[in-house]
Amino acid sequence: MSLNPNALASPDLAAHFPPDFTWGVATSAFQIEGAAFEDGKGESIWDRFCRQPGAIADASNGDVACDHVHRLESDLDLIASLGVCTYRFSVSWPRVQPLGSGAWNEKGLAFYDRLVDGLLARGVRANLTLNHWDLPQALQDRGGWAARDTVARFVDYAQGIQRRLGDRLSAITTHNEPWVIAVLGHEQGGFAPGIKSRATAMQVVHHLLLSHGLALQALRADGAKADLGIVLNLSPTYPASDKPEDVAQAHLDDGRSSRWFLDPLFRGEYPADVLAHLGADAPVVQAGDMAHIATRMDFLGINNYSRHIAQASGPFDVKTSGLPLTEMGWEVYPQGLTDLLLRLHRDYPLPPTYITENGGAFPDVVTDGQVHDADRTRYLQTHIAAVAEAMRQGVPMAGYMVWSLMDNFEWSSGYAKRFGIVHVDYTTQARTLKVSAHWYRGFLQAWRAAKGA
Ligand code: IFM
Repeated sequence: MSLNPNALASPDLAAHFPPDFTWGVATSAFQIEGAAFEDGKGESIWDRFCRQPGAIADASNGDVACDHVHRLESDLDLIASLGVCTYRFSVSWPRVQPLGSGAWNEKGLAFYDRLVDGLLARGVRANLTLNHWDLPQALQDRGGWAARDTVARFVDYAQGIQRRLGDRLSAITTHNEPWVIAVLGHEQGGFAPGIKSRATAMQVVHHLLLSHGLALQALRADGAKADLGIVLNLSPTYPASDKPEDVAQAHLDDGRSSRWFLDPLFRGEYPADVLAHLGADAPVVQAGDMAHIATRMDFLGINNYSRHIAQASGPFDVKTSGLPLTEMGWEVYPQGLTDLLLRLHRDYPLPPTYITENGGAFPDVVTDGQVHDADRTRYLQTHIAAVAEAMRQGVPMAGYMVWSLMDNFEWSSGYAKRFGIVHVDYTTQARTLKVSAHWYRGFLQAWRAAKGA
C-alpha cells in the first residue's frame, strides 16, 4: 500500500477522499430496535429462532436489544453528532407488514416515517435496506425463501415501502448478505431459520437474487428516486500455498462465496464450475430468471471484515499469519480490502461501489466514562486507508460505512460481541462514545475542512 502509517493521521487520510464521498454508520432493525411484540409488529424468523434452546450463545434475543424504537430521537441526535453523511438502517418487514403479505401496520410505517424525517431534519441521508434477515415468520411457515412465492411477496413489500418512504430515501438496498441468509440460515443452520440442506440453501440464493432483480424493475417502474442496489459480504480468498490443490480449493471457495453472487448479478449466469460442483443441489432456474437477476444496479454495497485462506485438506480457514484476530476470531488484514476491490474492478463492470459495513468486535469496557478502543480505531484507519488505495488505483468507490453505530445483538453470538463505535450498557441503555467514535468524528471534520465545507 502506498499510504504510510503517518498518513493515518486524520487530515492526511481525509485528503485522499473526494468531496462527494459518502461517509456513514450502519445498523439493522433486529439488532437494535427491540419492541419486538409492540404496536402490531408480527413475529420474525429471528424472534422464533432465538427461542430455540442453544441457538444463541448467551440465550438472549432481540426483544429489547438497544431499545432503539423507544429511544429514536436521542439515537438520531447521536448519529447526527458524529457528522456522518448517511445512516444505513433496515426496515423490519414484520413491523410494517406483520404477515409478510396483505395488511400493512400503520404504527410500524409511522416509526420509519419518523426515522427518515428525523434523519433529514438533522442533515443526514437515509439509506434503507429492505431485508436484513428478519423475514416474517408467517412467510417462513409457507416455505420462506425456499418458496418461489416469497419472491412476489418481497416485490410487493418493496413497492409498499417505496410508496411510503421513497421520496425521502437516498438509497434502497434489496438484500443484505444473501450468502449469510442462504448458507448460515439454510445450509449450516446456525442462523434463522435453522435449516440444514445445501439444495435448499442454493434455491434460497436463487430466490433472493431473483426477488432483488424483480424488485429493482418494479421500483423503477413506480418512479424510484433513490439509488437501488444490493449488499454482498465478500472476503478476498487466498490459497494457503501455491500447491495446485490449494489453488484449486481457493478458486472453488471464491466461487461459492463470491462468484456465485457476482456472476449472476453482473453477467446473468451462475459460474459453470460451481454449478458442476453442486450437481443435484443446483437451484431450479426458470426461463427468464437470469436476465431479471442481472437488472442494472445503481450501486454495489460490499461488507468486508477479513480474508479467507483456503486449503485442500484440513480446517476450512487457515489462520497462520500471526496477525491480530478480532473477538470473532477474524484476522485483521486491511490489505485484503484493497486486493478485493481491485479484483472486483478487474472482473466486473462495477457501478459506484460502497463499503456498506466494515469494523471489528473488540472487548470494550467503560473505564471512568471512556472506552479506549485503540484496536478498533486502528482497524478503521487502516481499512479506510485500504479503500483510499483502491480508489487511487481506479476502483469507483463512492462511500464507506462503519459497522456499527453502536453495540448490538450479534445474531447467534448474542450481546457479548461488541462492534459499535458507541458503547451500549444493556442494563441502563446508556450510550457512550468510544475513542473510535471520537476519532471518526474528527476524521470527518478533517474531510469537511479539506473540501472547504
Ligand atoms: O452484525 C453483522 C451484520 O448484521 C451483517 N454483517 C456482519 C456483521 C458482523 O457480524
